[in-house]
Amino acid sequence: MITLAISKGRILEEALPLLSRAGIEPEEDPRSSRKLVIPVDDREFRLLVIRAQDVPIYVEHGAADLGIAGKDVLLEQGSLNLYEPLDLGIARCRMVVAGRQDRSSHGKRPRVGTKYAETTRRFFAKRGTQVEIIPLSGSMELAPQVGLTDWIVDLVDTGNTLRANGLVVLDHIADISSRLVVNKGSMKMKHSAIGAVIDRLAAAASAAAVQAAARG
Ligand code: PRT
Ligand code: MG
Repeated sequence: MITLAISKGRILEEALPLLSRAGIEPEEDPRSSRKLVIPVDDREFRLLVIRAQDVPIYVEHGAADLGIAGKDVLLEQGSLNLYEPLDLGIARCRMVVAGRQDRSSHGKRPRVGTKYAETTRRFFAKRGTQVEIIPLSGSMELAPQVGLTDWIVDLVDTGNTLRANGLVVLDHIADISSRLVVNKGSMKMKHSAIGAVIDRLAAAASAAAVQAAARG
């Protein structure tokens, strides 16, 4: 039995076609099912549907052999003891520093609102910029509008959310996409089965990339 942990929302949306291409067909639609454990057609595989931030934890502890996690989550959780063999190229976005166009924050220590406190701390420390980090758990775009923070660190895809809230990108931190992560013990104990899944997902991801490039 191989267990794959994945989160609902955009990663699941984009991962399902990739899984299908790799021959992994869930018995129920995980987007609508209330089940948190979803069997896969061949019964030698199952999906766990959990919160995005929990995927690396399940995989690190071996509760799942494999997981699909955003690079943002992996960066934030830092020194995880797992393998990251594959960039699946899905749920792409950028992690950026954003702020109000009409505001500069010279003269004082800027406050930065984010749910990526650790990544933000590392980014500004490397820059030698002194900031005060205000940990938030979502809707970061609100914070500068009500004067809670000067800047935010958040993910941007189309830029529509920033625009709608009067914010602009000030700095680029990282390009983000979803990665396949693998438990180290599973890699050892179930080497051929896990290796086969990685190969199938790698082929599915590159076929999807070729198709996307052809579409332009
Ligand atoms: O729902 P839950 O709290 O469990 O987790 P979540 O809200 O983090 O899950 P979800 O479904 O939003 O997906 C999370 C993962 O998707 C992230 O960890 C990223 O790896 C990936 N991803 C890719 C994104 C985006 N693109 C993205 N644009 N996650 C979030 N966004 C948000 C962003 O935070 C901002 O609010 O979308 C908004 C910006 O989008 P644009 O298109 O307006 O720029
Ligand atoms: Mg969400």
